[in-house]
Amino acid sequence: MNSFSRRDFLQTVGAASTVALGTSIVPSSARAQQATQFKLKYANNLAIAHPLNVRAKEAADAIRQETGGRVDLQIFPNGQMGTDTDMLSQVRSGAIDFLTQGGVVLSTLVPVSAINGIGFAFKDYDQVWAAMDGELGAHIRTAISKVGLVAMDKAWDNGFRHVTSSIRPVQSPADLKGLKIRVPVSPLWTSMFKAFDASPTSINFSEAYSALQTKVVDAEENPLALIETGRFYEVQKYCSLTGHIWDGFWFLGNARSWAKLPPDLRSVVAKHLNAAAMKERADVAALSTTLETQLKSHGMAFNKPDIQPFRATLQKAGFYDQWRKTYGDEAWALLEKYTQKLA
Ligand code: X2X
Repeated sequence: MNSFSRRDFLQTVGAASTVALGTSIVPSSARAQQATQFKLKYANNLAIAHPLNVRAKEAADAIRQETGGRVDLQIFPNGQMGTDTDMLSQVRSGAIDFLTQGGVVLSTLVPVSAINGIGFAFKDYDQVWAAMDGELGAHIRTAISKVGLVAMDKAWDNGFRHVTSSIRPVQSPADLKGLKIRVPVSPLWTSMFKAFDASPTSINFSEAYSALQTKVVDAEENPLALIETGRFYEVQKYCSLTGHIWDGFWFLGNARSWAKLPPDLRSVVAKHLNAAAMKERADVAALSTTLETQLKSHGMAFNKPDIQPFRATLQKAGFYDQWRKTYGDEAWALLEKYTQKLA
């Protein structure tokens, strides 16, 4: 919060309480305040309309109700608390108690957390959730627990990522050559687009829209739900259904804040957050089939490339071999347990 002005702070608090409160099951604010014992600040980088925020708000309401107002999970959506990189520092220091973040940016701190983002690894959601709810996810959560964070058991969905561009559709690997593309701050993402001879630039999500608008970059890549709720269709013409990476969001807690909660409250919080994650997964999966029509009505042009040549290009560039060495054989074997053989 240090870099925030007082005005920003008041706006943040005001906006957050709109999200956190305001439904019929919330007790009167005076009563809620009296009863609240644990105010937990939860931040994320997504628009209020994204299913993650919709379901997180439901979870906050359910938690408040089941704990008789003792636990108040306050939501700070839309990057109000700062960039992805800032929020990651805040959840480690305890300035915020919870953060949802993908393996993508989290990997700057916990390298193996990006392993699910290996290009063209997962074929479909069945493979994704088998891995993330299975041994691969458990391996990643153990690594997360070593840096002062706790990850809830159920990862939330971000989605399969697709390339959008203002200058040309991506139909074959050659179309990525020289493409100025925004990627999240993550060594794995940068390395993959470099293997395609693209020109990737790491930009935090909160700055991605303006980077596209001002043509600092011509392309970006995100799941359809983000292309819609982030209004990227206003500054991007083409959407190529590459599905090149799957990434989700870990619901991360500061380990000290988590330990301060009595065990009975901890289990209520975890129960509702994990249940909300399951609903959010279904929302995002449904959106990934309906949003194409909606984005077309905003003027986007879609194409669906054959992904085999993309995978072959990465193989030839040594991309899979390089990352297998980086992650190590144990983690790599856990990934390949759920996908086809990659390297
Ligand atoms: O930054 C992105 O592109 C986003 C919103 O998808 C992530 O959080 C990785």
